[in-house]
Amino acid sequence: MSYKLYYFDARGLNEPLRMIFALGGVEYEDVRIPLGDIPPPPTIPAEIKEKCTWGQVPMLEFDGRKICQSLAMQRYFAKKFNLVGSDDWEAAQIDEYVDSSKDFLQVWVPPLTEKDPAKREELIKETKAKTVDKYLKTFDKIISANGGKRLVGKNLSWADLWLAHVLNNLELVGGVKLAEGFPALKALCDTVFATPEIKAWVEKRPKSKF
Ligand SMILES: N[C@@H](CCC(=O)N[C@@H](CS)C(=O)NCC(=O)O)C(=O)O
Repeated sequence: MSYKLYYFDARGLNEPLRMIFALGGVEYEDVRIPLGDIPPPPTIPAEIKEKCTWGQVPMLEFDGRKICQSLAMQRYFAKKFNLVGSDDWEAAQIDEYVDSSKDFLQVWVPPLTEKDPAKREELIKETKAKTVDKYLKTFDKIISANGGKRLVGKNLSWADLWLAHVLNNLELVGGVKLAEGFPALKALCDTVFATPEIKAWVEKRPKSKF
């Protein structure tokens, strides 16, 4: 099978798929559209945009087919590589934590794309205050109640990948270290990034700004 994955030269919404591909040993062409200087928002070249069903990336082409929503493509491969829990209830909880991790990532877009240094610092402070209770404490409690290093069940899930990616990305993009002071969150991140296939991917992945 030949896979062609289109996204910006960024981790963003698409990095969990690259992590899932690393775990599943999937070879693919990683098409990275240059981001330019953000803001303004980046643009997708017309010849790619017109192929994207919703006019946005990520988009994955394979086997004469294409899929164009980040979570839909991630869930499709997460199922193939046993990252969706052991029954429908676990799969639903995993979906909930994936959606919440994506919300958590998106709350951080305005501060981390703000160019004015003083405004950026102010927005980072405000967003930190907003996210501590809503996301960090809540996720930390969920992981602790599940034994201390995973969100759901006994095995690694794509929700663990998402949450570890969001925390890692905030640190890489903005130097914002949120897992400190939350032992279960930290243990989850350490476990994800110590997984040999993920570790190898992170060591070789392109260094992008976002
Ligand atoms: N719901 C979509 C959102 C995709 C999305 O927001 N893509 C952005 C990049 S992260 C994009 O394509 N921006 C350029 C554009 O809208 O022209 C998904 O999860 O895949």
